[in-house]
Amino acid sequence: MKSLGLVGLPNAGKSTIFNALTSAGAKVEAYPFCTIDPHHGVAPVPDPRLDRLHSLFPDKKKVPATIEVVDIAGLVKGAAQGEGLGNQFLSEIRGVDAILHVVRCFEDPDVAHPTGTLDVRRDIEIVETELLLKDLETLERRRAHIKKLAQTGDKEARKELELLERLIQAVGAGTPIRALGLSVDELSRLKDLSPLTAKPVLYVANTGDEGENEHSRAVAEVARERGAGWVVIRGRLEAEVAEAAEGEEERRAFLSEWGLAESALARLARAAYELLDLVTFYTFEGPEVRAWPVRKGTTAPEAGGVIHSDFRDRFVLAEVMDLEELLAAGSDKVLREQGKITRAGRDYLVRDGDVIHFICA
Ligand SMILES: Nc1nc2c(ncn2[C@@H]2O[C@H](COP(=O)(O)OP(=O)(O)O)[C@@H](O)[C@H]2O)c(=O)[nH]1
Ligand SMILES: [Mg+2]
Repeated sequence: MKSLGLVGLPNAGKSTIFNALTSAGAKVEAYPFCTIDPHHGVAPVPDPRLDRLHSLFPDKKKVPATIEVVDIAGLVKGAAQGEGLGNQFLSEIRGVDAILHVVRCFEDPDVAHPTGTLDVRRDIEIVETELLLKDLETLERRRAHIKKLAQTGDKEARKELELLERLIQAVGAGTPIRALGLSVDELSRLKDLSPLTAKPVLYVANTGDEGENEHSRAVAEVARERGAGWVVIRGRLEAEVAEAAEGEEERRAFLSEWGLAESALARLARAAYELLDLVTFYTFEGPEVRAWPVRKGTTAPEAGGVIHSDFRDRFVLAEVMDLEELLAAGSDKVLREQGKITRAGRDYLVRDGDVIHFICA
């Protein structure tokens, strides 16, 4: 399960959005998706395609993909040097797959702003600077360690030292590691260090009940400059709707009264999937109709391995159906009669929207 970490200045609305995402999930699905503890929650990924597929198999249980959301408190100006909760936020960020950078875009005299005024560009920079400083510290510490090894002539150490020098220079100049276009090999060298600015980031503009405003437009501009994505969320409104609505239908009705076609959870999950390069395939084995997210470029046996190691280790072939064609046919039986089930081998790359039946020895 992929995890998303909510990061941002105090009073940006992180906990509010955390509640919107996790309690929406808890109410929508029948089983207890919920907050694991006050800062870690699991939400089902809203997926209209799964709903439609499920309509072909109404007697089976619908099992959506899940996403973990982490509410990471404590990032304040100077946190990298130990201000506020100091370094506590660090290990939390290291553990997530992507960062949701929550930026306060609502004016409210009753909610204090850490610097007194709303200036999203400056607010974003405060947060990003802390992450860069932390990475600089991590990289420099590693360099001190690896330098000795490199001096003994160790070839791998020299390679790493060269990479570290390059990163230290870039990060020191304010460039996040994710912007450096590192190779897969270079990234794998950094794996143990798990640098914060190497993680993909999505900007979340938290607006008041009216939605888009000049501040959220400024967030969009910053995101565009960075080549990053952004989502506008009316955090407090979404949290209130998620808590008030009993069930999916009522929630949709509440949201549409506010001119919202989709919940924050649906929009954020979609943006996060794109950010993490995920595609979704589906199965209807046994008693379940289920969605499975995998990285783009995943082969059929690797995808099978996500479900069960036998599907990978004893993979024979995968019967692949196109979800839209299956829905049009009305059943897999009819689809088979139409000759529209593809037999895919080991090298087949799973596509978004594939419905797969694995056959193993
Ligand atoms: N007026 C207004 N207040 C909000 C909005 N979103 C959050 N808040 C309030 O701002 C305060 C801080 O929010 P919180 O989620 O705790 O921020 P965090 O410190 O980033 O976790 C709380 O009192 C929220 O109710 C919003 O869209 N409009
Ligand atoms: Mg909070």
